[in-house]
Amino acid sequence: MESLKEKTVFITGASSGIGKSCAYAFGKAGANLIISARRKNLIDEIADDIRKKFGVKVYAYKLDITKRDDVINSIKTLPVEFKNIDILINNAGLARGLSKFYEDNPDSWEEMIDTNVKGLLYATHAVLPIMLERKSGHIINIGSIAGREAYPKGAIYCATKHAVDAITRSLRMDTIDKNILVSTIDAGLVETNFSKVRFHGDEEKAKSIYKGLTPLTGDDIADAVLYCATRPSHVNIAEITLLAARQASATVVHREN
Ligand code: 8X3
Repeated sequence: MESLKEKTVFITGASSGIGKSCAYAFGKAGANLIISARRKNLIDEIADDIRKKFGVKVYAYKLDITKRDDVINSIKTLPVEFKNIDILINNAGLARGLSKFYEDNPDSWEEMIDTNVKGLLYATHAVLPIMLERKSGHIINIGSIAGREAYPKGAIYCATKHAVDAITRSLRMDTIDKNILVSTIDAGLVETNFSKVRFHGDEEKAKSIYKGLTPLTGDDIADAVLYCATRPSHVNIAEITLLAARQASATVVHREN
C-alpha cells in the first residue's frame, strides 16, 4: 500500500455524505486535505475536527462547483502549502427528481448537468495543469451505477453519470503517458442525503428508497476510494462498482418484508 503521508488530496462536495467520509478516511490515512463545498460552516467544522483528530493540514473553502471562474481562481490562489495537488476526488454531485421525462422539470436538468458534468469538468481542468507539471496525479471520479445502466424516471441523472463514465475513460487515455491515473467509483444504493436532495427534502420518500435492505454508507465508498488511491505505482484501477448486498443492479433489489 502506498502511503498518503505528505500527499495533498482535494475533495469537492465534502460537507456531507461520500465527500465527508472521504475527508475523514484520507485525513486518517495521513493526507493533507483541501475540502470545498457550498456550505462553508459545515466544512469549517469538518476541517477543525480532522485537524484535531489526525494532525493533518486542512484547507477548507466555500465553492460552488458550477461557477467556472470561481473554480479556476480558487485553484490558482491556493495557499502555497496546498498547491501541489496529488489526488483530486470529484465528488460534488446530485440527483434532483425521479420523474418520467415528459413530466420532469427542466430546472432540475440544468442543476444536475451543471453540477455533475460541468462542475466535474471545471475542477478537473483547473487541477490538471498542476498534475501535468509535476508529472504525477490521480483523479478519482465518484460515478454511479446510473453511469452503467439507465433506469426509468432517471433520464437526466443517468445521462450525467454516463457522461462521467465517458469522461473518465477518455481522460484515462489522454493522460496515460503523463503518469496521471483516472478512476471511477460507481456505487448503487448509498444512504446519505442523496435521496433527500433528490426528493426536495421529503424524508419519507427518501427513506422508502432504502426500505427492506441495508444500504451502503458513505464510509463504504470512501473505503473503495482509499483503496483505489493507495495501490502500488504499477497498478491502475479503472473502475470499482459497489452495490448493497441485496442489490443486483440499478433496478433489481431484494427487499425483506
Ligand atoms: C446513486 C445511485 O441508483 O440512486 O448514484 O441512481 S442511484
